Amino acid sequence: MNLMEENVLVYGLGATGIATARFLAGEGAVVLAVDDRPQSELREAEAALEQIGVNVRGGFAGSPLPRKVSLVVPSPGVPPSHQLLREAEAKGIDVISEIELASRFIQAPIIAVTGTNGKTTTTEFIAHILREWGKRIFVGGNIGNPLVNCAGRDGDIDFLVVEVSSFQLERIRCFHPRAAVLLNVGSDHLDYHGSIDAYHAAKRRVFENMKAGDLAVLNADDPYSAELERSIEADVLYFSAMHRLERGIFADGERLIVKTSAGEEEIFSRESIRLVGRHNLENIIAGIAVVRYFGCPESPVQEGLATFVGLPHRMEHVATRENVTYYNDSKGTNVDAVSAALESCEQPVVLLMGGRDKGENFGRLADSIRRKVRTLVLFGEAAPVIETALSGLVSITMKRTLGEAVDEALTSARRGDTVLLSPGCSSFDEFRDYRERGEFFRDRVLSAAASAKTPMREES
Ligand code: UMA
Repeated sequence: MNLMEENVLVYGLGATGIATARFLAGEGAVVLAVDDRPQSELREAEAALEQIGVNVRGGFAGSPLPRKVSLVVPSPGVPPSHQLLREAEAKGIDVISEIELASRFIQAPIIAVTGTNGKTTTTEFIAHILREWGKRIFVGGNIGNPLVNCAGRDGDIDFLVVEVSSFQLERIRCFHPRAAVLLNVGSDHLDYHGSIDAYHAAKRRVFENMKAGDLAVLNADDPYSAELERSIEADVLYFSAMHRLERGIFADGERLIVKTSAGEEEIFSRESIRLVGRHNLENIIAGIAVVRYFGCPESPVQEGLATFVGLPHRMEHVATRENVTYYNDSKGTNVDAVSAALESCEQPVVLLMGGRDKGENFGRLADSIRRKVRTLVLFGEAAPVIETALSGLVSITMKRTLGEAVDEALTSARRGDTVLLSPGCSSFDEFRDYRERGEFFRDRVLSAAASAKTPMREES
């Protein structure tokens, strides 16, 4: 792809837009970088881009497509329904996502990880094992480091491990991973995609350019994934954390097993995995499937399993006090994530849910809530919606903010309970992002510990 003198519009000036505009300018394109936010909020973009000749323009909402533009690269957060993207497509102008653009300038094999939940943990786990193996890797995508940062610079890279979101997959064309994992497909981002079908369609696009000899890793226990095999050209490998498979990689009691036409082989013991919950077992098994496919020997995997402790804000153990355990699952921003978090809890749960509603069907949690939850503490904008969906199942307390909700949980938890922040909503009504929300939760719990008579045991 030759971008010299090409007129390109970059829409959205967050992490993706700034990195994309920088790359395009470096390739000789004439770049106009725009955002719906007012100019006064685009200082960071101006500082990064104007000195390299990129024109940065704010307050762009409602503006027509500038003449001469021949390519549009929207940021993942710009929804497909956006008026300008529609206008560009109607005029036959190319609209491609940043991962599509980047992948056209990348030769090293891409390992893509997608799914409704578990993407980040699986991406980090695969990266962790590859590092143990001594490979030079780039880790990026939705995890926070745009793929375009590696475009044209992958000469000394062995693998790119890329978390890909449905937003990024919306506008791919040739994006071609050598291995791709689809962990699970639930419901999320309905406000963005418009329907669950459109969300699912975006997710399965990760496989659309893959060929025989590439590897597609699918979850045998996910009803949606099981349907996909027929439409995938790549070699399919199923995994299961729950039962034995005819062929694939699975947990059988305490053993992890690979079964092929040549026979069955025990690869690891489940004891070697340090993360809790079935969903994490799935993430780990899927990750092992990928690294084995690339020929990774046993010892780096064994070493990696022993040293991988998971990530902050995903079922992160914060503290234990008077036999009450506190978990921060602030990354649990949809119903499926809350459900997975609850299923990994053995003790009665005081569950904190709330934030900004993304159009989720909270009623789908009824069964897990009935079985696992003692008290539901709701907070933020979404509290009334969640209350309507789940009333009558367990005791519910409504609070305005997360701070008030944490204080309520601290006083209402009984010995042996688990206090779990798994909000099922985005954080934007009260926080900058899920990290800030998780840190707030952690600090509040730990400061309660500091003032309590019995000290909490903090996670080491
Ligand atoms: N903007 C507009 N008009 C719009 C929408 C957005 O102008 O209609 C502008 C905003 O004003 C803002 C910019 O676009 O200036 C933000 O773009 P963005 O939302 O795409 O955010 P980035 O900073 O580029 O971050 C994106 C991903 N964000 C989203 O998909 C919402 C990050 O994933 C990702 O880490 C980053 O690219 C690097 O690849 C975050 C995320 O929340 C973690 N992802 C979702 C999720 O995991 O559920 C998909």
